Amino acid sequence: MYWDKAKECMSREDLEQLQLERLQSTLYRVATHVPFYRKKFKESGINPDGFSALDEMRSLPFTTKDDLRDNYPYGLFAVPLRDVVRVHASSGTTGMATVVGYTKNDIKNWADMVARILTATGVGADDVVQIAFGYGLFTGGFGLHYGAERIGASVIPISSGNTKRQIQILQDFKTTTLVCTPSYALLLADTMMEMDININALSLKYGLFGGEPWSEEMRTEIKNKLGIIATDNYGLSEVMGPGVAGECRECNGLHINEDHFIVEVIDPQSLEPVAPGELGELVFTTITKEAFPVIRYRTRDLARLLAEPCSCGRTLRRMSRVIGRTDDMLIIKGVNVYPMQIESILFDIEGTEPHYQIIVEREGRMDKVTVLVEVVESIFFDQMKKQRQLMEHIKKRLATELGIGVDVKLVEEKTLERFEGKAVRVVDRRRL
Ligand code: DLL
Repeated sequence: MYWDKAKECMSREDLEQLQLERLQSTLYRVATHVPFYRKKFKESGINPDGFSALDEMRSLPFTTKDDLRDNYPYGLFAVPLRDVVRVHASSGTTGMATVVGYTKNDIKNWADMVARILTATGVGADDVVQIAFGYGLFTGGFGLHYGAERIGASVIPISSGNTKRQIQILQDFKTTTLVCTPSYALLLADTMMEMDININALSLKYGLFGGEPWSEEMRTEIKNKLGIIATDNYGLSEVMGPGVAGECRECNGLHINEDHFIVEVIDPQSLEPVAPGELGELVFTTITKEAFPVIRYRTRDLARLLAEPCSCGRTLRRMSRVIGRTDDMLIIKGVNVYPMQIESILFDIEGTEPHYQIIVEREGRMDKVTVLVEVVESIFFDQMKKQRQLMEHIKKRLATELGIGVDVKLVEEKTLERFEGKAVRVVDRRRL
């Protein structure tokens, strides 16, 4: 099932031609209307009218989150405010918010892109879509909302939080599609199990999860607990919001909406493109956005591009799941470690619960990492011997697969904090 087959299944040649034309008009637009880009192009000796091939893009300067902050709030808008019909902002965990805007046309395109992703999961006009992302400055709620309305689904704009009410609505309103972060999906599933709710009696068929990194093991856990098809969708407010990329039913990588964005993958140190299929930082250039175009925006998100065609028939290139952010990366004794690697290992070990927290502290000059893992009740209250065995087993797996030693502490079920939005997995006390 496609939402826009002509675009989603375009030949590479046609797509690249379209991308080039759209890139040319975007460069013209930003050079004309955004002093920041005009200045940057001038400094780098770039003639925005002189682009005749896509790979010439590499001469363009990157844009970073700091550039967005420096131009707070509206400095990078390419249209007057009277043409802006919506403003969102992303707070992030550090510093000043970044503000993004949309014209009427941007909102239409955005809804279409989200419609593609919902359709690719199997969601259609007969579905009842419960959107448990926050509505507000965060792009999650409204972004998914407009896409779901576009396909004609019945949308329940419940927003985030209030788990008991979410569950009641899930039952009473016969929700078929749940949209939220993967960690919240798990919290809903666990709460329903505690409440002795028969999951099989629900109407739930699909779940579209995103907004934060999650592992394949977590997908399996969600699928098993909720009995649904669970797809990953990715996006970021600076580029648009949800709908930048999303999985089809193959559940094997996220199709990027390449007719709206040009993607590159770079080495975050050298800033050069990585070899095809290698892991690197995603960089996006928007090529249809009117209010807030971005040129070579460094996302800090790490993923790889998948070269093989997808059996769903879509030709839009796929990216792997995002394994983490360059700024989430922990450097422990010189080794780069991502929380997602730890998650994958923990989920694979029997006796642990899918809830964990990574504490980073500094002892003298050395970083010390402690992984807190919830364990099933039977083990927690079991003899010390069993607990110790499990702890040693986890330590060993982490040491072999990460290449570093970390401390492991087993904690009782439900002791770690639960999140209604994006989960916070790392507590870095070095910065406090
Ligand atoms: O999180 C947009 C979104 C909302 C996407 C709902 C999907 C669903 P921001 O708040 O600006 O926007 O945060 C963007 O979240 O750079 C990634 O680090 C992370 N992220 C988003 N989706 C995924 C995902 C929204 N599927 C930041 N997998 C991005 C991993 C994700 N990380």
